[in-house]
This record gives sequence, structure tokens and C-alpha cells, in this order.
Amino acid sequence: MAKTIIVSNRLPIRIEKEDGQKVYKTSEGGLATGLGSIYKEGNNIWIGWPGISLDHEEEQEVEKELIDRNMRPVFLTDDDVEDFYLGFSNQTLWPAFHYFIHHMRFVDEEWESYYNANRKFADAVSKWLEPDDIIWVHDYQLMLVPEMIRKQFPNVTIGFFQHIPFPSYEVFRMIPWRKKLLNGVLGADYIGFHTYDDMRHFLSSCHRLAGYSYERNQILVKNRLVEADSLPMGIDYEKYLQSATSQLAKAKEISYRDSLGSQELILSMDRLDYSKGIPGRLQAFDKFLEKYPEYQGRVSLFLIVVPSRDQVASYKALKEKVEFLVGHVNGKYGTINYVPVHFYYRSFPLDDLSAFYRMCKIAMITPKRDGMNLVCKEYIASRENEDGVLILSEMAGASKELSDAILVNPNDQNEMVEAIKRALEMPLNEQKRRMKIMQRTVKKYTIFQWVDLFMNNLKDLKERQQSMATK
Ligand code: GDG
Repeated sequence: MAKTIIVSNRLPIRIEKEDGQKVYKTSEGGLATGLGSIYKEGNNIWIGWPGISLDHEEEQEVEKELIDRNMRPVFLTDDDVEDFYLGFSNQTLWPAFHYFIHHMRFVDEEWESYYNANRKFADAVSKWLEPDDIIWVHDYQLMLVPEMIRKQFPNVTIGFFQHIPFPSYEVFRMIPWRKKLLNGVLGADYIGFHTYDDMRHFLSSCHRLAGYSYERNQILVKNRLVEADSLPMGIDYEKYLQSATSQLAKAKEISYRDSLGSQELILSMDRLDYSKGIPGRLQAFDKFLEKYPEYQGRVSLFLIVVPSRDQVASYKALKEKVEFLVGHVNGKYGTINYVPVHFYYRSFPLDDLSAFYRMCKIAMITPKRDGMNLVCKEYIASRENEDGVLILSEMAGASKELSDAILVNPNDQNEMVEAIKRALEMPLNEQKRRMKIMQRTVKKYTIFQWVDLFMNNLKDLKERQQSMATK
């Protein structure tokens, strides 16, 4: 029976070593949840890196163990991790695609490593591929994989989804290997982005840099019809609602509230990443307390930063900058019984996140650039009483769906200051009116719908390709 093969840089589990023993940890990420319904079914599989480098014997053991869980590992060496993952993926593509051009670097060895690592993933697909299988490749780390597979299997069905933004042609064209990257992705039949703008930027680059002409969202690649589309990703709404209404989350909220007192809380939660706009948010909060001193002692920023990529120099520098700003704001406005910024540099279990989503009247999600941003959708799903205010950056893909948030330009400090004031003073009936509309949207377009839609569109396109070929 034909199967679906999911391919992503990371598997939905990661292996860690505790006291020399291998331990399997499950990922609770949105993608793992959404695709769980696919890869765990029948003979479907998920191919990816288990997050650790192992010796040959251990690799064989892991491969056997993962087969029982419908997964197939791709093993990366320490050099691959350094050059392919931390290097080209995260220091060339990530900054370019998020418009941080001053963080971009172009290193030939890292490009070669990216190519070779993509080859490892493509080879793993070839190893397990059977006729009529459907392949779904995920994200910017694997842009060359679709073409690599296509060259070997010209008729196979391949989908590709890009989870981060696709930049304007003017930025994308700065990358020396731009044409190879585009042709890599164009090996897929159906190519998804979170927003219409990302899709449009991609098509424009295909035209201007690789010479393809397109009509609406369709491109002919060597007579093969390829379609790009915008398909915003959702969340498992019920999971977040249930968790936020659980006894455990409620009990945690009560106990945290006991210690915190009655001040209003503004939630800020992201991975440590310069694209997330964390320093700008802290600076806006600082300015807010300065401009509206009556709020000193009455409102605190609840700042959660989840460690990420901290071996990369720009991330280390960002961590120091955040720590400096937290210290600055707390030193400036703090009193014996008032902490302006509660700062946590770690990750938390879902029960805690749910308690935070419950107890913060405002969520301030102001990335400089974000493909989608799922945290804001989780916050919305968790607001059982339909109150609360979302301050959301225009530069997050989610802003296209959530126009009832207070939308801000994250580079406009004055606008962010006023947005905080407006959120704190928003009447309850207006909060509820806006929140209800946003809840309706987030509840309707869940991660499960997203997966179904992607798979159906991919299959539908394949059928159209086949009927074109027989005409
Ligand atoms: C990329 C794109 C796009 C965070 N802290 C904890 C925790 N989280 C969970 C959140 C959320 C996820 O991590 C973060 O997702 P985001 O979408 O906000 O951001 P990225 O990691 O940058 O993801 C992004 C996404 O891909 C999907 O396409 O939306 O634009 O950059 O689910 O809840 N989870 C737990 N503890 C934490 O401390 N359990």
C-alpha cells in the first residue's frame, strides 16, 4: 500500500543521553502534533535527525528502535551540525529570510555541507520510497531535497512547506546559491507558505532569478505543473483549551497569583531569537513605564525566553542584551514589592504555559519577522472567559488572520507604548468582542485542517498533472 513520507530536519522525538543511557524525548511542537495523525498511521513514516551524534553501533540500535515507531533516522555528524545546521541553515538562510541581512554570512564550506546534508535526507527517502508514495518535505533546512528526489524519481508526488517567511526578491538575490535553492524547491509539485506575500515573493524570485514564467500561482517546470499556495498553519485548539481549563492549570494560576499580587501581567514568550523582537519589547515597556508612571507598581512584563541555538555568536550576544535590558528596567522601576520584569530563561511544561496564558491579561507578541507565530494562537485558545488582549506585530504571518488584535509595527516604539496603554485600558466588552472573533478563526483553521488541506491539494494537483499529460 502506498504510504506518506514526512521529511524534516528534526524527528518528532529527540534522543538525549542521561548517565550514558539513551533517552527518547517526545516533541510537543505543533508540527509533531499535526502530523502525528499521519505518520503514526499504517506504514507511513517520518524521516529526520534524532538530535544527537552517535557511534555506528548505537546508530544501528536507534534505527531498529525507531522503525517500530514509524520513524527513520538520518544521522548527522558533528561537522554537519556545525556547518549545515548552525552554519548555512541558521547563519545564511535564517537571517536572509527574516530580513536580518547584517547577520548573513556566505561560506562555501557551509554551502557544501548544506548540499551534502540535504543529500543524506534525499538518500534516506530513496531508501524507503516505493511507487505511489507521497513525500512531504518541511522547511528551509531541506530546500534541495525535492529536486534531489525528483531527479531520481521523475514521477513521484512531492510537497514542500516553508515554515519561515520567504523574503523579497531583493533580499533573496543576495544569496550566492539562490538559483540552486529555487530549483531545489521547484522539484516539489505543491509548495506551501504561511502567507500570500511569502508565496508572491517566492514566485517573483523564480521568475527574476531562475527565469521561470508564472501565471497566477502556477509555474511550468520542464513541462511539469508546479503550484505555490498560501496555507496558514493552525494549532490543536482543543488541546490548548483543555489544558488551560484543567484543574492543574487553574491551581497553578492561583498559587502564582498568591505570590505575584494583583498587578496586571503582560506575557512575552518566544525562543531566544533576534527575529522575535525581544529587546524592542523590553525597550517599549521601559518607555511605557516612563511615559505613564501611574502604571509603575501596577503592571509587570512576564518574559519567557526559551533557550535556542545558543552556540551561535549572534544568539549569545542577544541573550546578553536581553539580560542587560531586564536588569536595566528592574533597576530603574523595581521596588521592594514590585518586580517590573519577571524573566525566565528556560522552557516550561504545558501546564505552566497554560497557567501563564490564563493569568496574563495581555499577550505582547511583537516579532520583527515571523513566518506564522503559534504562541499568539495558543494564547487565544486558552482564554476561557473570552477576555484578554493580544498585541501583535504586523510582521508575524498570524497578523493576516488576526486583525482583531492590536496590530503594531515592531519598529515603532511609540506605537508599541500606546498599544500597551490601550490594551490595559480596553473595556471588557471590547476585549470580548475582539477575542471571540479571533477564537472563532483559530478554532476553525486548526493544525488538523491544515494537514488535510495540504495533502488534498497535493493529491489534487497530481491528478491535474496526470490529466494534462494524457491530453
Ligand atoms: C517556526 C517559525 C512558525 C515555546 N516555549 C515553550 C513551548 N513553546 C512552544 C510554543 C509554540 C512553539 O514552541 C513555538 O512556535 P512559534 O510558531 O511561535 O515559533 P518557532 O519556533 O520560531 O517556529 C514560526 C512555526 O515554525 C510553525 O510553522 O509559526 O513562524 O519561526 O507551540 O507553545 N512549549 C513548551 N514549553 C515552553 O517553554 N512546552
